[in-house]
Amino acid sequence: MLGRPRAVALLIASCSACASAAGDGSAGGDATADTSADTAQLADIQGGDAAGRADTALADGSPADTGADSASPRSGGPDSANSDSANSDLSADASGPACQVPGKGAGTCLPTAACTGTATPGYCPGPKDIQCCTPVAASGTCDPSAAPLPNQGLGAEPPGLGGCPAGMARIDPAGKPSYCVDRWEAALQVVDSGAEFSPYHNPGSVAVRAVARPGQVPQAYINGLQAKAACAAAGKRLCSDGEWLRACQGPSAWTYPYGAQKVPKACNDSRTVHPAVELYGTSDAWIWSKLDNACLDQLPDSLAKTAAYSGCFSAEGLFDLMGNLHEWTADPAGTFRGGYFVDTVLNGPGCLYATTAHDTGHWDYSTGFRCCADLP
Ligand SMILES: [Ca+2]
Repeated sequence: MLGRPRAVALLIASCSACASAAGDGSAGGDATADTSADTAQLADIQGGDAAGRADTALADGSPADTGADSASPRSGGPDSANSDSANSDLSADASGPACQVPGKGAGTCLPTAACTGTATPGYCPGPKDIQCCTPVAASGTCDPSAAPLPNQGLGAEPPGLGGCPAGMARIDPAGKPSYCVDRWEAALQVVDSGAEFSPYHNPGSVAVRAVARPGQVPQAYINGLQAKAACAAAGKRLCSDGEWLRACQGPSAWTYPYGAQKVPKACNDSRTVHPAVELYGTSDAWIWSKLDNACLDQLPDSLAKTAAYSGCFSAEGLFDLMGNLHEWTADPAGTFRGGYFVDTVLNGPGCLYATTAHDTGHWDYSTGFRCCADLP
């Protein structure tokens, strides 16, 4: 896996979002439908209430509970129509024949669509779709059901620039009203408690607010509606497409936030191996329906902390507009801009990169956001 397999590149191109071959606008309803499970599990991990019903699920680790835990963070997003029920069934009983894959450990023979880990052909009886399903965690240190809190202790947002609210910079477009934009891709805090939210999980129906700080792991796995609500909870709003573009291109209308010409590696925009290929250890088609795995953004050299790429800033002091995470705009039809840590080319160069293939209910490991606000 020294280079991106050709099949992967084709899938990326065809899906437009550079994220999911299987994903499309239909994912929105599924993600919404799944929020109760997500909310319970995540709220519990992060100290929320979730009516208290998730507490025992994480505490005792019984087979049924394990099923709920491992299924919920994966569901929703790109392909939940197919994976929600399948994952739950798998995790609840895991009743297929046992199997063993060299280098991947012990597993269970299951239909590939039901496997929440890595499916490997050739180790199970029956149809070729029945493959040996081994846990992803067996080959690494990341637990997809865990909810790390890397932003704990970061504190408050820095003061705003040019009279803007905290965390924001002022943009003065020619001939148009001035406005403010978050200087960094947003992370989330729980509204009720002020606690940091795990940036690797969809927030479900947890009430969260956006915060913009340097050195934070920005929130991925978020859909456009949730991003809009998180901005509103912070007294802000999503940027219009025009506002986002102007912020990225700067007063000189550059193609890249830092200039007219591309500077390789200035932004987090060109990971060689697709994280799904690396995490699952294959480029088989089934991996493209499993892009909600929390471990995708915890691989080395994947999602970066805000402003970690110190050369990836605009003339007005905004970081990571290009690359790192896609950023939702206010377009009600669903648009995210700027590309992400694998690609800032296929849907347009740099600031001009725009993905319109997904509606506002879509989310996966590549979707993030930042907020705008009127100048006070
Ligand atoms: Ca970005």
